[in-house]
Amino acid sequence: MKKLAVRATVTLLAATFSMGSVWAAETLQDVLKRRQLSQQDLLAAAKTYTPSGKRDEFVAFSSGGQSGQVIVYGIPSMRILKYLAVFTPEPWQGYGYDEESKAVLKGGQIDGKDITWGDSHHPAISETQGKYDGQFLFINDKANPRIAVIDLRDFETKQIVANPVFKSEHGGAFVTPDTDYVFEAAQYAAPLESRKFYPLEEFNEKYRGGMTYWKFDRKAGRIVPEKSFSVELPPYSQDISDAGKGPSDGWSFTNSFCSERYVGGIERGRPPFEAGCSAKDTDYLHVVNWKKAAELVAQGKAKKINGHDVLMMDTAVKEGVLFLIPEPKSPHGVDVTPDGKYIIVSGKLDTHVSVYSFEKIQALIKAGKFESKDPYGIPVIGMKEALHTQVQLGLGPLHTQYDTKQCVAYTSLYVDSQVAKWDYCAGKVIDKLAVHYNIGHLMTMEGDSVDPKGRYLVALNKLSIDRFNPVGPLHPQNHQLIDISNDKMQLIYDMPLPMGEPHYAVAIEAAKLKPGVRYKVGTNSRTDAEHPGRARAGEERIERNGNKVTVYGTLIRSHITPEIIEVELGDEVTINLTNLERAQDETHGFTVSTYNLHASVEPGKTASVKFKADKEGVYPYYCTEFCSALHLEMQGYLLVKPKGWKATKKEIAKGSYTEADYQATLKKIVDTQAVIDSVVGFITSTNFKDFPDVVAMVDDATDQLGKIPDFKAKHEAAAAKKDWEQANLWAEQVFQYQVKAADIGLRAKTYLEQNGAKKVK
Ligand code: CUK
Ligand code: CUA
Repeated sequence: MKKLAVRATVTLLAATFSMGSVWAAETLQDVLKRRQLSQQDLLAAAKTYTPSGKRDEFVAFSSGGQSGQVIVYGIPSMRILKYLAVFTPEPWQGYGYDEESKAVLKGGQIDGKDITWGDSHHPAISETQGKYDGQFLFINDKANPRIAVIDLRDFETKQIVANPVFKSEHGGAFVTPDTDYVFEAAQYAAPLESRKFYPLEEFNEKYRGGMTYWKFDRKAGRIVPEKSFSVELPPYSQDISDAGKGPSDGWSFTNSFCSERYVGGIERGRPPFEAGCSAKDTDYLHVVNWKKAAELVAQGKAKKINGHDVLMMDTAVKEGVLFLIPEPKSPHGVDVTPDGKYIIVSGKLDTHVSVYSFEKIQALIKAGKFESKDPYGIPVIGMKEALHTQVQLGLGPLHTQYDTKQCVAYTSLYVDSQVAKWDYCAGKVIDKLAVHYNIGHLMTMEGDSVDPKGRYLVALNKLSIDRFNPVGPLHPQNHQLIDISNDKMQLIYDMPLPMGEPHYAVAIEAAKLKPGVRYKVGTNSRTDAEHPGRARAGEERIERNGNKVTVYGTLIRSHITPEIIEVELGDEVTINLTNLERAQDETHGFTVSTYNLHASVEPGKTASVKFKADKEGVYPYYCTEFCSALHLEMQGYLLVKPKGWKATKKEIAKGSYTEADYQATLKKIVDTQAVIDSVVGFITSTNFKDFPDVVAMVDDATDQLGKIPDFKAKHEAAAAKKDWEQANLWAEQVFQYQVKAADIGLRAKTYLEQNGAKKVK
């Protein structure tokens, strides 16, 4: 028997040894062979691979397209970090399921109706003197003309504003160099008055496009609708826009397509939109002096439409703030160069990019040299006179981004599925790279600011076709990472983007982002104000006022206060919950079964859910984040009693506890205390005070331990009365506080060990 066992052990050891040697023997060369990787692949991997625990150099904010959200990912690893809930309810963040975020979504109502999705296209990071400052992010909704404001201190959507005069919108969101204004251009022309019908036969007279300049109050972190205005424009299908910078600061530039003002209607026997909208050889670049327009509006020269200031075209023309320049055929992207001297326009149906000179444009305006007027009396500047150069790049140029290197630009070629690298000063092509497949926008690091960072380019490709494992007819989009730090562009990574069609993305140096990890206790994160429903430890209560029941509750590992909420059928219930934790990442979630509610309550936040208790019954509520070892026990009951219900049974069933149980629990408490003492000993022997995260954890642990004396008194009192159930359970609660304190303490200890804390005694 013994021999057998020994032999078995030896065999096992031998097997382990030989298996170990097989693994150890797989060298880099073996892996390259097994996975059929080339040296080129290896190089690409080395450029993108981000070792475990290491972070990215840049953070990208990608439009989430039809998902109405924003996707945040790191560059060069291309790891997705977060989805930001913006226009669409998103349960994880409680967005659209708690009262605070519902208020944000309500700001995006149009004509009094909820809109629960968005077609988001263009994110924009706030700028200071034309440089990304990492404070705010803006994004538009094309389908339902709206702009959202996201605060990058907590990556939460704070505000959605609906455009008061447009029915659709595409050329947004773009910011002016100091983020005084966030602007958007209409897309499909429609009457500006809301809910007003005019037949298509009156298209030229009654349908309009426009530009809206939303005033941004940086201190408040909000758009101020009352101080915002629009400029009325012809029904030319305004498209992408950009703000001037440097010498062109104060001006904005907006493309258009279908300046033919063509109205289709194939069912009426008319050739379709696409034919009539691309018939002419040129469309119009709109050039607007927005600074002067703002002054005119301040002088009362605007007209109120739907309660909103609109600078009408005739005023804009008379005052010299609006000009047009012909641009080649159905253009799409317009991108001002980092130095603000040139405006680069790409025509979808033209193989050239056109480089306009701001200096020339200004000289022509000053000299009053216009080649004609459009049907609305807007002066038209001659295209030839305004151009610096035109460069033939290839088929379907769309969007342009810039490099750190002077005069270097990258333009996407949709039809050719290529990125063209070219020189806009000298007007020549430098390099081309095939991408997979049809590329829309592209993005270089901080590539639309005055200070592009170069390094990487992301191609936002629309048809991924065969690049990834098949997942049904609806394919992900393909974001391809390209190394642009050398003369030749090198494709280094494919990332499937599995949510909506991301039209545009922006990327910022990671070091510029400094988001917080907790709120001041009792904060409504959506307004940044103190939440009226906040409660600190010991202030928890349930208040009733007629049929309105308001709960002021708290959350802390692993306990929801209160644990029982009793209401009557038909009551209107508001549950406010404050997360009392200070430790980083100690989020608690909250839901009540079958009432379609959810809140994500990060440390310090107060969130609330509101509902009518319109179903009699018993509804468990619980914490939805695995927040501690006793997370599952973080629970409670909502009791919805029929009206006039009377209790017959007076007590909850007792367990059978003995004195021995109580003694065993006391022993457990003594043992746990020894663990806590050793952890405390370790922490206090280091320079832990230099680590704010650890200080927060120590505060939390101290809170938990601070509760013990009260409960100790309770179990001792019950033991004196030989009530062993009460004695045992109050002692268990003491143990629970110890466990949580120990849990936090151990996490703090690990943190200190991993972050190079020093021994101080
Ligand atoms: S758009 Cu989609 S590829 Cu909305 Cu900027 Cu050009
Ligand atoms: Cu709190 Cu789970």
